[in-house]
Amino acid sequence: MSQFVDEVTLWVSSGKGGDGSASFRREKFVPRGGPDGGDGGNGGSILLMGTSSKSTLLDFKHRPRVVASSGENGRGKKQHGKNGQDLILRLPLGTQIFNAETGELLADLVSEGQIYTAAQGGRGGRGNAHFATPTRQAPDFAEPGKPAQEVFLKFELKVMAKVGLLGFPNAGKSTFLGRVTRAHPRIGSYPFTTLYPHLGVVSRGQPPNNREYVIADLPGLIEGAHEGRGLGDRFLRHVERTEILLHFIDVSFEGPLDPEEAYRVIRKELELYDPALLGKPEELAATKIDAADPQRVEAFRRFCMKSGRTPFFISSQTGDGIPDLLSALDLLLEGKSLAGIVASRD
Ligand SMILES: Nc1nc2c(ncn2[C@@H]2O[C@H](COP(=O)(O)OP(=O)(O)OP(=O)(O)O)[C@@H](O)[C@H]2O)c(=O)[nH]1
Ligand SMILES: [Mg+2]
Repeated sequence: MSQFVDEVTLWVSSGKGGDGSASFRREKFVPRGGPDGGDGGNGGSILLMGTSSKSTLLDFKHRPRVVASSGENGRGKKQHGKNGQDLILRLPLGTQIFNAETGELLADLVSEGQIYTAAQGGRGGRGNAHFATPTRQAPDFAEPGKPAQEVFLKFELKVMAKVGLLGFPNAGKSTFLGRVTRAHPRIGSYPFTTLYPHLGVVSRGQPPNNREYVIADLPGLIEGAHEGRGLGDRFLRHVERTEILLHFIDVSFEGPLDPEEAYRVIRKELELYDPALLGKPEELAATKIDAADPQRVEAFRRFCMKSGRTPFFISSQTGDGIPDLLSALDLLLEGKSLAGIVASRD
């Protein structure tokens, strides 16, 4: 994915319905033939479909307008005009469709194959063959096609993930995602390696009791993200729908000096973005324990104990602590509490 786009506007228009035809039969030995005007074809509709095979709205960034074809007009000899073609626009799961002018939420594409009709094609008009009655045998009129519908839309992608990874740049979020899923996010020893959210699928258990869920690796946050510092906080829209927030705090010698302070900075940015995010279930994990600084580890543990949380300690390099963390996430996703659960490794 070369570029991640999570917000676009787009004009869409359906096709107009074709006009019905007003025509009369002309045959050699039938001097006054009856009406034989065919119906107009229906205009094409604009359909929006959710699909897991797309992960960005990039396709629509440079496409200001999408128009479906109109229905053809009906013709004599009761010939039906051809229908216009429906256009199906495939959008990533989690795309919300708004009316860009009124701000009204029109649809939320959350499941595979879900379809929303954004603009209905105009119906074709009926030809005069339909309008003959015993008292009006030669109607010389037909129905016009119905007009097209045009609407100005805004698409907003909010990824659908169960778990969202939060933390300072370099905390080890992408490395973890690469370890527990098949995703291959870029990993770097410098901040802001991750520039847009990455999703990965975690597979748990053995068939037939297995289950899968999606984890979102988000770009790192820093203090002042709400004012645009670093990569800003606009990616936080992608945790709006996650069930669980997983905070990563680097306890290696390179990590923040005070783990509690690091956690508070992230919480503050969440609050400034949307206070509702503070109410989501969350867990804390200390990362890079293979290279741990004992003082940072101790401070992290103390903070967790003080605030009544289970401290998780992981290394995405050695795999230490990851099974415990994943088991805890399983419990949380089943709606259970972690009360009394103690991670086995430190
Ligand atoms: N020793 C050790 N290093 C780790 C571990 N996990 C990640 N790292 C290193 O930490 C650095 C940052 O890792 P990333 O996974 O890219 O960090 P990130 O949180 O995704 O960073 P941003 O994308 O910039 O927000 C890389 O050099 C990783 O190799 C770990 O468990 N142990
Ligand atoms: Mg990253």
